[in-house]
Amino acid sequence: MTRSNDEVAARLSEMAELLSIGGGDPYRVRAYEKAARAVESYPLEVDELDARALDEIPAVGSHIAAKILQLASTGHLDELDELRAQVPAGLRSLLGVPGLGPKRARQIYDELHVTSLPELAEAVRAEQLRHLKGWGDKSEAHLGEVLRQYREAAGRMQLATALALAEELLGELASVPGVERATYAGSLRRRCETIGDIDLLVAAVDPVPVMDAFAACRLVAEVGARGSTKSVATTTTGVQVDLRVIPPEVFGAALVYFTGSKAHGIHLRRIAQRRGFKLSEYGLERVADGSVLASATEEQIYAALGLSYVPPPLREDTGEIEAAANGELPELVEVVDLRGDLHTHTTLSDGLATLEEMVAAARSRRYRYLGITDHAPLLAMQRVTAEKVLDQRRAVEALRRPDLELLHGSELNIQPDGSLDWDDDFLSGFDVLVASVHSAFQMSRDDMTKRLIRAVEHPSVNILGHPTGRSLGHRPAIECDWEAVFDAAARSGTALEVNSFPDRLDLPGELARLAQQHGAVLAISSDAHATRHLDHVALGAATAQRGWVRPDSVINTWPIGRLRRFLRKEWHP
Ligand code: DGT
Ligand code: CA
Ligand code: CA
Ligand code: ZN
Repeated sequence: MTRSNDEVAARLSEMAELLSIGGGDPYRVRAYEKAARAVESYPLEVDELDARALDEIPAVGSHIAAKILQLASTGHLDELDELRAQVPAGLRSLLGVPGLGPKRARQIYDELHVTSLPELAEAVRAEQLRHLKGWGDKSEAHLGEVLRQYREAAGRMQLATALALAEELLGELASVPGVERATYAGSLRRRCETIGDIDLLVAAVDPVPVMDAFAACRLVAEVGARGSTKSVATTTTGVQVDLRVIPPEVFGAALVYFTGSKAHGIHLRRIAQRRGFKLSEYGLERVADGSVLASATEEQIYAALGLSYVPPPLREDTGEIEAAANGELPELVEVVDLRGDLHTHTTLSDGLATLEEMVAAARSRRYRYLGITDHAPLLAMQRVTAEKVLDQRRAVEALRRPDLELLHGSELNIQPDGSLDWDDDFLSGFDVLVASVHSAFQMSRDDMTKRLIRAVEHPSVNILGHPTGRSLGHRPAIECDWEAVFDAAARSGTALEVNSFPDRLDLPGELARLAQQHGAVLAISSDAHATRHLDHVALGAATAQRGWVRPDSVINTWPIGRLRRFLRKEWHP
């Protein structure tokens, strides 16, 4: 997975953000925002394009094309560097709060000298905001509520963001002379859905050149603390990165220790103690004589403790150590097991790529099947009609080839009473139907449960899309009796989606685990709105792994024949 488009898009969004907080021309701000979105989803790598080719990207004019060229050739953007210098870090931290636009962030910063989220929460608590121009006690209370919801996610980034940063940094460190291994540990290696800070581990005899190279990384803004084997840095995007340089002969022990989780580590050390051993980040020793039993690899350490190797996404002390002791760890689904994608969008609704482009992208991933599931009419802003959908079905027919099966579908909208778009007869004409909640997220738990069960039991519905409706850092999961929904899904042959979009990861791991325990099956889907989004299934697969999901529980690992029988409901548990 190459990442230059994401990087360029991130710089363009940052330009928009900084221009807007500086009171810049709103037209320019919007131009940068639109260009960032277009670049993020553009199918070609923008850093390989010349000025003329860049001009072809929708929403990228010659002015922004010139900026992209500068970024691609030098890795810097002069204007961005100037803006960064002008806007204080404290002010930028306020911009992340949902609903607090640049103007109001500036106002709070200037008038109350609030420079961080804790200070903002304190200002709300001390009722200071209500006295500012344009504020009142209602808007202050609302901000307090938003902050409470945001606090859990505040200071944490999405998995995809951390992964991209870590891989870029590791790319630079891996080429430093003397480096034997360079990898990430912590919550990122466990594939948690949000990440507090990034932990990097490098195996090398001499830490000095590694830490020098780290300080010089393009993404590192400053090194806050540097010891003999550990550096703590902040990236240009304000993310904390801990780097530890480890002697190669104890790398495995350090990897176990710093991958965590804390609870997993505590449980391992208890097992070590019981056997008369001591486990630390330097190795596993026999207490009696200090002899080292294992230290170089993780496999050796788990084996010396009488455990099979525990994959990092399982290391949360939720039963994996007992399973490893009994040789009962599950086989986990992997992204390479996926034979197709069952939730994708095209330009018929809100996708950015045409049907032909999506099909070509699926083919180049060597998928065996692809479900096209554009939005249905009740999501009114998309202006989808039955005629357009039937036209699309004919276009899909025309693109059918033996190497890639095309499944014509739709993503339906589950209404508050559980009913769906279109009548049953029309619905029965699709190959695959995803049904999702896109509105009315706040209902009583009982009503929500009834609503989802009714959708899941519809004879033409195959997949419950992004079941909890959460948006990480923005919207909480809906309230629902999940066990009842999973039972209904298992009974009626409807799969639960693990939506792979970076801000969704929905079902979350622990609910995917519960679904599988209830005999339900899952679909790991990209929900792609552009060809590049097809790659997101790596995040969905990681989320499923955290839920102990086996390949056979995932319908898009199945061969097409078995999948088609499932989609036609000719399937018995
Ligand atoms: P995060 O950064 O909040 O997303 O979560 P982690 O798990 O990456 O936590 P972090 O960065 O504080 O520490 C990385 C790993 O290092 C953690 O998973 C286990 C280990 N570790 C850190 N502090 C402690 C500690 O006080 N006790 C133990 N047993 N392990 C620790
Ligand atoms: Ca961490
Ligand atoms: Ca850390
Ligand atoms: Zn949706």
